[in-house]
Amino acid sequence: LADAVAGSPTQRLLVVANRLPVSAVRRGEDSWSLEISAGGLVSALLGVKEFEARWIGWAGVNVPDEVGQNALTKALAEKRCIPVFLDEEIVHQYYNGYCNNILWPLFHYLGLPQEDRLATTRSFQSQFAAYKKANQMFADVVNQHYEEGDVVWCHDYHLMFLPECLKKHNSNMKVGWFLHTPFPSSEIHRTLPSRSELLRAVLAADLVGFHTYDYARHFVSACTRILGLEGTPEGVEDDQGRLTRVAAFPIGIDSDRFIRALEVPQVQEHIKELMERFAGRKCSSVWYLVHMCLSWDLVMLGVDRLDMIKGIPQKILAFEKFLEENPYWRDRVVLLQIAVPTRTDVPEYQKLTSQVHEIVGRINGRFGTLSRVPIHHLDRSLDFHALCALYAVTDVALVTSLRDGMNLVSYEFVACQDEKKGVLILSEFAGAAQSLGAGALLVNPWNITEVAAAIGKALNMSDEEREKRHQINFLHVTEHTAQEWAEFFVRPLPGQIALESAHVNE
Ligand code: ADQ
Repeated sequence: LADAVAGSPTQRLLVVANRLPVSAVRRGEDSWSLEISAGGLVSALLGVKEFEARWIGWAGVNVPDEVGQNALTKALAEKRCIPVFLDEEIVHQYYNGYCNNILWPLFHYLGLPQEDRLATTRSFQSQFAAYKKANQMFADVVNQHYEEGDVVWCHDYHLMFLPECLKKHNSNMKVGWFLHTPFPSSEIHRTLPSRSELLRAVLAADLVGFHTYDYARHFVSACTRILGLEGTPEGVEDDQGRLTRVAAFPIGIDSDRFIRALEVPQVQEHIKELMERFAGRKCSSVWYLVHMCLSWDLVMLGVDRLDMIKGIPQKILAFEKFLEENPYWRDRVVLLQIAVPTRTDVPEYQKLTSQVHEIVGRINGRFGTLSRVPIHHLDRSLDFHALCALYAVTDVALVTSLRDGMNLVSYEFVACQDEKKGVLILSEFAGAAQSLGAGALLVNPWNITEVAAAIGKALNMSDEEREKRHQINFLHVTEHTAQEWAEFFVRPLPGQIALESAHVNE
């Protein structure tokens, strides 16, 4: 992170997100070890040299004692990170409750919790109160560290109240808010009991950004229909004529990081070994995986967090249908599905894990042989180099999200495919469909027959067509990077500079 301030920064930027981009592990009463977890946001801001960025967020651990808090604050300061300390009860109500049990499914069109409507309604009030309280706690930390002229960039559905909390304290503060998930149709947003309060809180920002034009349009519609406000070509105007600018800022990846990784000797060596199919050779578990895949003719890959929105069961069922209808391919193609478990303490997620295991077991029982199974499913995360090598040796990537704000996996796959020019099968409900749709095979993930047909098309595609499709997407991924995204969003904030990106007009 310290690299992000290289050069001669002219503008201080406070990036506020629920989680800091570091994992903290307590080693003693007053000692902590920190590891940077490089996500899309971190790599995006690493590339933005003209801003001096500081991060404000929760470190993901409960630190009840003052000694621990002081030590962690000091350790984080070296990484330009500032912690917000949340206790267990707040985390339970705000993070597990309102954020992940209510907003996350709702914004992905999965509706409000259904199990016990009465219990949900009662807990809804306390979770919403905790959500507001937590947002105020983030605001308090921002206010402590804010200096005149700073730009404050708030991130995601966890912090929809933050713009309002900040502006109430200091109306001159320049505040932007960006949503990483979809913003659903106003008809969906209308079902949320706190629909108006949330919209008003977000509108306190100067600039509101989304991955796609459609999400921005949905947001403007929600404001006009639910709040009765005026939608303008620039955004939304409130009762007093104050304008909140609303626009689409599609995120990208640090494509160079992926392309450079393919040149790393360790990765190169392993890709070469894979290509030569050193079957049976002893190697570390991760590399074994890649070797194993290469003993098949063609490799299909899925990389997702194990979340309902990623459509993993639908993907696997579509693969089953494909094998059912195409006996020729049964021992010629393998699907490797890497799924990092998330929220493992939540019953719905546990149910999803068992469901996926059950389907994979059934299909492998049905189409496997003594020496081969058609699906390799791993519940684990891969390190960066292993991920790049896998992307590079894959023939077809399958992204079948039921809804997804953008989906960075599709971008990462394209960045690593300049040799192989593999095919991307991409859900039309991922934001990425709007940017990579021209080169990908777009599918409705709910339509298993259609996805199975797309698998057949991808595996049989001519070299010429693969190359053509890949070039379109590779150009997009390498030109529209995470750095460009961050610059486009932050640049207009300090002044009243006109937006270059898509405007929203109903
Ligand atoms: P996510 O829902 O996490 O992000 P995505 O955009 O695909 O989804 O990013 C996932 C990241 O995690 C990728 O960088 C990927 O490489 C990594 N990852 C996933 N599985 C992995 C595995 N098994 N091993 C190692 N790494 C793995 C949210 C929104 C998205 C939006 C992003 C950014 O839900 O829609 O694109 O934020 O705004």
